[in-house]
Amino acid sequence: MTLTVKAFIKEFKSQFQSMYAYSYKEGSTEQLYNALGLYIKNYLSRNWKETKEDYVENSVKQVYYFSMEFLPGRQLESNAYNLGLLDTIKEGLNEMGMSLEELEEAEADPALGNGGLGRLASCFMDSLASLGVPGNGNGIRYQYGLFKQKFVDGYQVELPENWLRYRNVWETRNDKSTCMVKFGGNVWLEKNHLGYMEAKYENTLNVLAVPYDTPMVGYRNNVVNNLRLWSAEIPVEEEENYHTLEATEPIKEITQVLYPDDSNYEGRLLRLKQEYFMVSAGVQSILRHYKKYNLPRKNIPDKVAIHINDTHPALVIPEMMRILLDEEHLSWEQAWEITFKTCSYTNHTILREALEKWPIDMMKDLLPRIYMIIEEINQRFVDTTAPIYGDRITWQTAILQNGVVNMAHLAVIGSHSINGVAKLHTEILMEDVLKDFFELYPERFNNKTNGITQRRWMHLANPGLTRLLDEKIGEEWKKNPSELKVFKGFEQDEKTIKELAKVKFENKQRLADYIEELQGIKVNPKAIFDVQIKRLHAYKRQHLNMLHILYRYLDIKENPSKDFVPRVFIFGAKAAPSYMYAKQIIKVINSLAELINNDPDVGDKLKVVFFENYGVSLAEKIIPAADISEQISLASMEASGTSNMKLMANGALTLATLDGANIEIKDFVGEENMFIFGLSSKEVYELKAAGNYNSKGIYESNEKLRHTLDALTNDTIPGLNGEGYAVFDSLVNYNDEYFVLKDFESYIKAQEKVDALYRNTDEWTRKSLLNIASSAPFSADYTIKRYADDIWKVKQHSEQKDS
Ligand code: 26W
Repeated sequence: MTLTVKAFIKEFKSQFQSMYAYSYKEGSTEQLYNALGLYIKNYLSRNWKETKEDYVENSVKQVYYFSMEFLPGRQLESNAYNLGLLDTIKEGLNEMGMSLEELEEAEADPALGNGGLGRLASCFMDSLASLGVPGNGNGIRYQYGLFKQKFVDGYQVELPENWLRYRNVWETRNDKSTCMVKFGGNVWLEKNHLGYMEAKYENTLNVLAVPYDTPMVGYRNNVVNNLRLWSAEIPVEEEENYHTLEATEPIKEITQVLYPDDSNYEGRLLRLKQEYFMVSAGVQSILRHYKKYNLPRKNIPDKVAIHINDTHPALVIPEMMRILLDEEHLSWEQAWEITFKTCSYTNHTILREALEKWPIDMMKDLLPRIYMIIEEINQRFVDTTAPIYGDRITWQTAILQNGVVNMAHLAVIGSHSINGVAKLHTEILMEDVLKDFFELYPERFNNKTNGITQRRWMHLANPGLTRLLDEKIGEEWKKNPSELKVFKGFEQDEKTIKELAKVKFENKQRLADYIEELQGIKVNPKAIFDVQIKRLHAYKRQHLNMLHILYRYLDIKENPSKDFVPRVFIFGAKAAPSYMYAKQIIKVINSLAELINNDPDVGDKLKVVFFENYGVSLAEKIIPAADISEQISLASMEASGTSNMKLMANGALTLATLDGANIEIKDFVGEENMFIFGLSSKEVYELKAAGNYNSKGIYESNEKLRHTLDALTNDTIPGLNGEGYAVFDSLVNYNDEYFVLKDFESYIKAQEKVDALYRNTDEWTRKSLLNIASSAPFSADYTIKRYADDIWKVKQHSEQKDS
């Protein structure tokens, strides 16, 4: 089925007319976007339906990826592209006097996640569909996404992100598949007339879970999977109990807003409600769907795999037990066997403050039946573990400890597979964070290094590079990323090097124009574009980057005749609203930027751009233009990182500590094609163990560093109100938790190497080429293949059909 431009124009016009009852020529950008979006959705609806039917007719095993967060990005272009319609649509729109880029700006970028974890979930959705793996997402349809970030006088201000203000053309409300989720009240077990134990409830809060389904379109394979996001509503039959606005609040609030905390756990009741709401609705709908397969319940693990994305959805385990025990009347042993074989868990962080531990009393009050089940899981675990491993290990691994429910322990005990997201991260899980469990269940542990979808992050975000690759190595790499390595063969080809440099330059020019339009800052596209884009967190060390900028600024002021390689530092980062220190770092960077960008002595030598409201759409603009990828977390702290992969694939050279997936980057591209600095993870562990780190000593003994740090507190930077002191204090007087000062010197040295290399354009571009050519292993398609083979035991649908 190929769509001609002519047919598209005709159908689009009639689509528009049927929606708005006037000609498209009168339409606003929003209306035109809506019409085009719905047109595409109609176009794919047949594949969507057939994919669903196919899965049931062939009784295929399906994966359900449970995640509190998804960050899909805009979907218009990516759907059109995966369907193979992009060129036709572009041409048709042009003929009608419009452009796709313009309409696309009317699409909301759904910020239903905080950062890495949510974006990974969406890359996985894209890869699942593109590989034809039967896989669905399960999450929450937050009415408000992650706050919109604004800077006022350099301070972060948070505004509501009302992404549903205009309509969301991609979703379909599915009233046929609603579920009821129960909270609170009293529960007891009672024998029913058939002699089964049954759970009886009274005074519960009943919440209707309404699913909104969004198509997840595979790349040119006719597969359309499903992302199901749940919204909380008042049950129709209980409407009469809710006559005041206040009365409806406890229900409406459940799916109202995403928690803006990333890597920080707070025991908020509403968050626990959200988690259980999503989990219960999801598991109910899966088990209901399973009935269509007409198979015995013991076969559930042969047809269903549930993945727990960090501990946030770990209540899947007791919820599944609840349904199998109370509603399906299986024995504990039968129910446990099914649950355990069905569930698998990924850990995404080793930060202690991020690990979820719910107060037992809160859990008991909000989810009485679930708590009873957790208690029994815990008791059985303790009873079997203690005789073999003794009291110490048993106590350290128990689910219930010191008045809290340890969610990581629940997830590990109830899952057949536990994985980290990069080689080093998985090692740290096995040797440190989950060490005792590794002793108990070594066979459950495995690594799955993260990946990214090259469709969004290369094909669509970087058309210049994509054209060049197509021309040099053919188009096969688009279906089969490992073909990218063929590009290595052009390493010594002068013509290709020049063409690649040109592509990068044009991308930088485009970003420079955008920066000027947005912020009024004129940046030189010939400068090094040095990019750090990720959540703001002390362990990611944006302040180390800031110190280097400050150091460089002072150097420029003091040595006006020195020959500097021009540099533009680019930041994108949101701070959690309650994370004071992160907000202070933002303010310092913004004030420093203000000083530098307006200092006539500096000129082109140095510019600092801090984008407001960093998110998927901005990332798509920044990444193709990056020369340097800053991945400077304290070694051992960053589980994987994924911006590192996106930047590498777009030809940026990585400036990094040996942390997270930076290690795999080094393995693939080679140390000589990146800039490595700082303590290794082993050294960090040793330094912590020695307990003798003394940041003040470093401050006092390193002149360069002292000079730089002093500039935070001696009025060098105007506009600060104590934020410079706050950063100074934490680094010098409070012993620098993330060893910023310790790594400062080697960071500066690495930065000098960056400058030196950049003076040799061809050599730089050659390394950039090698980075692009070595980025194939980070395709999420490969990551998903490994999840599918090793953990979920699902096949690509075509394979399942044949077998
Ligand atoms: C409960 C509060 C909370 C919220 C989110 C705790 C922890 C999280 C996430 C696990 C934080 C997160 O996004 N982790 C990131 O996951 C990425 C995908 O695996 C990794 O690439 C990042 O290194 C990791 O920080």
